[in-house]
Order: sequence, then C-alpha cells, then structure tokens
Amino acid sequence: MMKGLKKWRLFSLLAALTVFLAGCGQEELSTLLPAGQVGKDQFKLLMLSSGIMLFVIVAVMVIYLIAIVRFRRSKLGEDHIPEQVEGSHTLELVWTVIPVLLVLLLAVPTVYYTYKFSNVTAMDVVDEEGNAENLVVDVTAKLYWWEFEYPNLGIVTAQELVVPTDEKVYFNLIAADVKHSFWIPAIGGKLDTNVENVNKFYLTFDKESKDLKDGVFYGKCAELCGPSHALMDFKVKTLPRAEFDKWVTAMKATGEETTDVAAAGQGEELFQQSCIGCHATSAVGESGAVGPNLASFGDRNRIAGFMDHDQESLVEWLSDTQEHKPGNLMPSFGEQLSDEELNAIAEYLMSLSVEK
Ligand code: HEC
Ligand SMILES: [Cu+2]
Repeated sequence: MMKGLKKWRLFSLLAALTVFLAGCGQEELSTLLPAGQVGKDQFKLLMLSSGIMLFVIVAVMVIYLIAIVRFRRSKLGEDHIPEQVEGSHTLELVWTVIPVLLVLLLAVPTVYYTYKFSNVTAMDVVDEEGNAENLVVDVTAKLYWWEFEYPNLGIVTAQELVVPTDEKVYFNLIAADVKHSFWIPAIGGKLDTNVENVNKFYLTFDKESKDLKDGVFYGKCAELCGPSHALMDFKVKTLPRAEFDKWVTAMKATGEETTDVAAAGQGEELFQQSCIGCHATSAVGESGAVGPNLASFGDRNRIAGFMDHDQESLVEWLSDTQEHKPGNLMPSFGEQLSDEELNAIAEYLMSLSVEK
C-alpha cells in the first residue's frame, strides 16, 4: 500500500513538471527558442547563470559526499578528531577567490548586456527630410489591454502589434492605470510599464510570424495587475519590410472612409450608436482611447487578447464581457441588445480588415 502511494506521488510530480515543460518547445511563446537578437542574447545570459549555478551545486555536492564517505564514524572510530584547518590561509583564499570570480563572471556580461539592451540613442535619429530613420512604437498598457501607437506614422492599433522583421524596433512603454509589464517571451523583454515614467528599449524580430502555429508571436503582461491579469495577452505579427509598409498604407486609408449613413448595414448603425464613444474604427490618430482601436479587428487572431476570433465568440464577449474577463472596463450588452443585433454588430466588426 505504502509503496503504491509513493509511486503515485512521484507520478504526479512528474506530471506537474511536464505541464511546466509543455511550453518549452513552442516557437510562438518560448524563451528557450529565441527569434530575435535581444532574445538570443538574453538566452545566453540565462544559460551562463544556469551554468554557474549548476557548477556551484555540483562542487558543493561532491565535497559533501566526499566528507560523508571519508569521515564516517564507523570507519574512523568514536574518538577520531580530524585535522583542524581553522585559520588556514590557503583555504580561506580559495573560498573567497572562487566566489568572487564566479560573481564577476556573472556580473560583467549582465551589466554589459543591460546597457546594450537599453541603448536607444538611435531612437530619435532623423534623415535629411526630418523623417525618423527607425520605427518607434509607443505602447500603453491598460487594464486589461494594450494600445500600440506609431507616432511617426500617425496610426494606432490595439491588442495586435504589427512590426517589420530584421530591423531594430524602438519602444516607449507606459501604463495608463497601474503597473504592467511588456513581455514577448520568444523575442525579448520583459520591461515594466510604469504610470509615472517612460521606459525605453528596442527589440528585433528575426522570424516571420506567418510560419508559426497561429501566425503570431504571443505577448504577455508580466506584472500582476488585477483579476484579469492572466488574460492580458496580446499578439505580435511580424512582416517583411515591404509588407509592413503595405499594412501601414492600408491602416492610413481607414481614416478616409466616411460612413455613408444610407448604405450602412444594421451592424454598423448599431455600432455608431452604442460603441463609437469608446472604440474608433479609423486607425489614424493617437493613443488614449477608452477602448481598443477596432480598425483592423477582422485581422486579429484573438478577441480581447485571448478568446477565439470568430463571430460566435464575439457575440459571447459582447453580451457578457465580465464573465469572460472579470473586472475589465467594457460594459456588457446582453441586456441592452438582442441576439440578432449583437450578431449584426459582430458581422460588421469581423469585416473591418486592412489585409483582406
Ligand atoms: C465604456 C467604453 C466601452 C463601450 C461603450 C464599449 N466598449 Fe468595447 N471595449 C472597451 C474596453 C475598455 C475594452 C478592452 C477590454 C479588455 O480587453 O480588457 C473593449 C474591448 C472590446 C473588444 C475586443 C477588442 C479586441 O481588439 O480584441 C471588442 C470587439 C469590443 N470591445 C466591441 C464593442 C462593441 C461592439 C461595443 C458596442 C456594442 C462596445 N465594445 C462598447 C470599452 C468599451
Ligand atoms: Cu498584468
């Protein structure tokens, strides 16, 4: 009976460990499969510090085992007193110098990379015509969603960050309400988004996201911020420069469409009545809206960062937002609007696309 119980315990421990390891092989969210230079350098630091720690553990275990085996009372007798090494210069030198060397080995690369990653001097560089040479994205973290503004391009989007591959992308990070933290596990980070100051860094994206399982990298909030913290996800779409430029042009064009009231469908009309106060459907503008910009909602991979992106889930979200994302700041519309009306709105939102 006892033996069976022990086996069962071991099994559940291994099962629990498997759950933790399950994320390791997934390219879209694994720190262990970095897809950008920053992530790769951070991975090197991770391996270095793990290696040093492993070395310390192994060395201590070996000395410990030698001590146990060599100085057994049964072998040396009750009254044996080992050689006294108190005050030994050599030994004290050894156990001071080795840890100092290990700490230096850890500290020098860590400090070097910390400064390298936060070097954003190229952020404000402009060419002869005054245009910014590098892409800058202003990220605002809010309970529980992400807003991405491209200040030099005059567009804004939410929940899905779109960036070009193979170049440095510079980020200004800020939070609108409480502290959050911006993290794209496979690319790099994390860096806190604070309310009172702007944190800056850069990332590079080496891999096109269309080759990934869901066509996107996963982004996360990495600072406990409230009941729906675990659902404060975002996605990252990485495109070659030419396709990114096309995306920007299409996003800018969403600002030109003026609603033709006569031609608008029921969904669009309802949206204008109930939702436009918090949500824009033009990507042209600045950050600071109450709700996520929906100009490219039809191109998203998820709803609200985590729900399946289809019409059925969208109606579920609209009718009871609190059930799905407790504490979020969007009101529920299940009592105000009929199923038919919600479906009409959902159909309209799904049609908002700059890629199709
Ligand atoms: C009081 C402001 C407010 C109103 C009114 C409002 N919303 Fe929202 N909406 C929000 C906020 C805030 C969020 C972000 C919730 C989150 O993820 O934490 C949101 C999220 C969403 C999302 C998910 C966005 C994404 O990119 O995944 C959709 C879709 C949406 N709202 C549609 C609507 C529709 C349709 C209406 C009208 C029937 C509406 N909203 C009315 C504030 C509002
Ligand atoms: Cu959070």
